[in-house]
Amino acid sequence: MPSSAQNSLLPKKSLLLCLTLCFLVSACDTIEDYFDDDDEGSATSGSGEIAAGATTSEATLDQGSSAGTKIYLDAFKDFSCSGNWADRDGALGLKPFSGSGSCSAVFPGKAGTYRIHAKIQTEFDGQSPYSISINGQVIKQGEYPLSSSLFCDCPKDDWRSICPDKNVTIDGGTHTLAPGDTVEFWGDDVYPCGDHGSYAKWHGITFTLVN
Ligand SMILES: [Ca+2]
Repeated sequence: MPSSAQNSLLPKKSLLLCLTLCFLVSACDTIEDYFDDDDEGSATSGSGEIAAGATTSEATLDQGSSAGTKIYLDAFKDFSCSGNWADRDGALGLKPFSGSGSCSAVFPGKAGTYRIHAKIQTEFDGQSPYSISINGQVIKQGEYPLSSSLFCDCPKDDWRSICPDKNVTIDGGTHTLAPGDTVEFWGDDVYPCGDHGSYAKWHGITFTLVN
């Protein structure tokens, strides 16, 4: 076979070359070492470098976008909402006596597991029901806490100084998300104290990449 014939020729050529050189410079050991190192070196260190390089770049990519990377979706800027939301004391809240409303946004981050936090603005005069959904599935729901234990006893004309709204962060747990997923916030208005109430005021949702 041609290939084995070629292979059998190569050692003979090498041997002849070595013997000639040995005869000429009396440095056969040095020359043999040179050829051996060259062959072994290119075979092992070549594949070794490729494997090490791939591992390093993957680790670098993962590190750059893992644990702690945050995406914030702002209630005003990043969500599309039903028509009954407005700026209520600095937060996005329902217009009085307009019933429930919802806002949705497309998740812009990369696929992964995220811890979800919503920043809401609580009031003294009612506990709005709310829910947070991903692709139509509720992942967190409940009622707003009260901003003040005075509740309906807070003088409503002085509420801004005596029992003001308070921002509260709600932990929505960890969930798997992918780019293009729909994130929805839903809230309702309630009036336990009369003609003033709670309007499901909120500021936005933060997604913190877990892995
Ligand atoms: Ca209120």
